[in-house]
Amino acid sequence: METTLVIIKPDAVQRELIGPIIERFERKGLRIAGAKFIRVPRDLAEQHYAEHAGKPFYDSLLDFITSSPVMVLAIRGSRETVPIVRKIVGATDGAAAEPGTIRGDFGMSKTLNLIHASDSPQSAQRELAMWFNDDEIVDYDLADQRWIDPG
Ligand code: 3AN
Repeated sequence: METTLVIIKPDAVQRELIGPIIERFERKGLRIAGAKFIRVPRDLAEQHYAEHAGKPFYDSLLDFITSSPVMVLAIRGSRETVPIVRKIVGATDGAAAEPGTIRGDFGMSKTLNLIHASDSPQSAQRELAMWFNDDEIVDYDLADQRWIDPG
């Protein structure tokens, strides 16, 4: 199993796209292993986006992610969850993202780009630890897993 971090950002929450976005992951055969609906504290946003500190869009990125609640998800799949989720999410800029991806279908902005997904297994581990306590990630079997990916 591999688990990744997804954040349904303020623009997607405000546009009432939580359901359609989660549906894409469930339909693929991925499961929700953790979920919380929160307003992001500024210090957690700074920690999450530390690699972008100093970039021209950094302050507006922090303003945006803390502006309205977000839905934070731990998404788990049988294998290669990180790259699979990144493919479902699409390119950073919604204007360039392929149709069929979440950003390609629902958005056209580089900043208001609906969703965050960890970009590597290492980032996923770091980000999951940042957003979830161990006991908030739930391990369970999906009844139809053998029909999704028999391995
Ligand atoms: P991704 O979310 O596709 O992994 P990153 O990690 O390069 O993209 O950037 C993190 C976030 O910073 C993006 N989701 C987006 O909201 C914002 N961002 C990245 N590049 C830009 C940019 N050139 N202008 C404005 N916002 C940006």
